[in-house]
Amino acid sequence: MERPTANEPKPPTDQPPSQSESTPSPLPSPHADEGTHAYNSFRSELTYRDDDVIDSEWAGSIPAQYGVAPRVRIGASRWFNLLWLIPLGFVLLVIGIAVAKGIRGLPAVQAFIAQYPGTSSLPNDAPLGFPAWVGWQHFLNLFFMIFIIRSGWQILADHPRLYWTRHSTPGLNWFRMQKPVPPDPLYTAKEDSITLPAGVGLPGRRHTIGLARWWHLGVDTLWLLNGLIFYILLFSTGQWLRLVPLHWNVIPNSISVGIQYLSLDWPVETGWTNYNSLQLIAYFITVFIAAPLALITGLGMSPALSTKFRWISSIFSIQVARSLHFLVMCWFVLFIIIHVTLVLTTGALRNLNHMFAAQDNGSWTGFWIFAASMVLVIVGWVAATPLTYRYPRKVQQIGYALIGPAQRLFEHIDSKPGQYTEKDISPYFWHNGKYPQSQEYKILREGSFADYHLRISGLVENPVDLDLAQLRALPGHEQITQHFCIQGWSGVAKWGGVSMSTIMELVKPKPEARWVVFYSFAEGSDKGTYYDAQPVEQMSYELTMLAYDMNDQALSYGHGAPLRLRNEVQLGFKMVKWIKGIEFVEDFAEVGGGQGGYNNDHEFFGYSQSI
Ligand SMILES: Nc1nc2c(c(=O)[nH]1)N[C@H]1C(S)=C(S)[C@@H](COP(=O)(O)O)O[C@H]1N2
Ligand SMILES: [Mo]
Repeated sequence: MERPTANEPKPPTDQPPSQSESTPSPLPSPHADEGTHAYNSFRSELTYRDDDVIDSEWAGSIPAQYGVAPRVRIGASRWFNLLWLIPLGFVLLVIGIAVAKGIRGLPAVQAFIAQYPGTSSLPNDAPLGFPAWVGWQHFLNLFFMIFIIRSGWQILADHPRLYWTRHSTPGLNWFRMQKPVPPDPLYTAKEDSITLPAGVGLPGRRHTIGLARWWHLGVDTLWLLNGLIFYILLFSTGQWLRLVPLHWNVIPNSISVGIQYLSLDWPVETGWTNYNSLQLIAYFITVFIAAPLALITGLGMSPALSTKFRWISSIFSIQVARSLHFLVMCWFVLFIIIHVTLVLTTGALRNLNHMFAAQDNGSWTGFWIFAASMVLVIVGWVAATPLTYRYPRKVQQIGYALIGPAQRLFEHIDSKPGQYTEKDISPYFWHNGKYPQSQEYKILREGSFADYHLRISGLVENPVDLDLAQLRALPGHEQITQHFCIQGWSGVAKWGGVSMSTIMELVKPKPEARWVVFYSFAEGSDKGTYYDAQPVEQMSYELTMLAYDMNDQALSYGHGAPLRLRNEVQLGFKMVKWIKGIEFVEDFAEVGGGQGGYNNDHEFFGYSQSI
């Protein structure tokens, strides 16, 4: 439902009414004599969004766009539609069954199966059966996975392309769920995002990445905690012996099991005591390879960690991490499908008793506990999207409560320059966001920004008003760094401008200044001035700067002319383009919707975005 109040400006509560547009600042500055540039805040131009409803105005009324069926690039420019895998997989399965049935009768194969019947060998002291905690852990794991996978798809849909190099060059993606990038040079990554069918993505609507990330990262922390407890219990109870292949004969044994499954003459189930070799390998990969890899590749997408652990991120770039993260998801989904199929077709009642009732018999107990668990899963699945749209602010708060500590921790990384050189500069750098449309900006641009003034005000000893010539006269700073958009694309560029520490020396922030708010000439997607608040601590980091040049040229219109922010421990949306003013404040709660940035107010992003 549309709320008429959603876009109305919130009255600024912090400013005495006398400080209006035309009141000159009492404090000295290079332009104080002009009298027209007031050091008032831009806060009155900010808007906020209601906390309970996402209406049809979502993300600037972005219309649904479903993209295309997922496809993989073959060679230079041919694309294979992955939907073909369904009939193809079926045909291959039928052929596999025919072949397995054909060879099963051969004396050599019979001898092989007799020698390697498929069971894995366990040491004598291995525990027998499943303790109850395995059942609990298994349930929590599967429950969390649902939200993680669905929100993961949502995040993928926000930049529905995957690459193997750190440059997100159109045409060089190896995977896409979207049409090729159109030739429009100002095409944005936001326009490229796609909708997912309801109930598939979490929350589903196009460009809901802010909310999807709270689900993904928030539930991740629970899933990791559950996994950590699982590891501890596995190794303290000896249960790990049942999940780790201890002998090379697991390989011929698993081939034997494969032949037995495919020939539809299945091995005897011995899951209560020990898994067959194929199960053992599949469980081992899932628990000890895929799960840790999910964590590592997830962290590989963090801007802060990537600028810190540069030797890893030089090979294992965000895009490699993102592609591998996707492949890990594919493993989990494939595993879930095969695992559930086999559990239900190889003595379902007994298998369900093992995992859900910690007992080894053919009673219905396990089945009923399983059924009740599935009710919880279905309720969770169905309710997640509508609840997210009803209580987005709650999702934002709970998500931040869960992942916030890690996000805040990594924010303290003051990265060093020199990670990239000229040859690393990306041939294509995506555009993003909403371009400035105001008359004020248009006139400034037409005049080549000769009349541009950057106002720096708020809790500083010396508020200033700098034009571009004055900015360029300040000591220069250059860096070649990588940009990480929250949507998933990345690009390396060389930025030229003024270090924020130079600016701080000039304006002298007061001790009570804790946050620095950057205001843009452009509106956000949903009306109202685009802005973002950054912790003052990060303003003195070596790689935090105001850029007026990009790749040795004056910053272009699309990339933020005449001035934009670079803060390399953060995601791209925090790097305000088309900056018109900077304000030092004590607490961002007083600014705009109070969440620390335009996207946080309107699209429920977070303010600490080091991961
Ligand atoms: N004023 C303003 N600044 C903005 C945005 C915006 O919409 N408005 N988008 C942000 C986002 S989401 C990203 S990823 C970067 C993109 O910068 P680029 O267009 O130079 O790649 O700008 C950020 N700065
Ligand atoms: Mo972004």
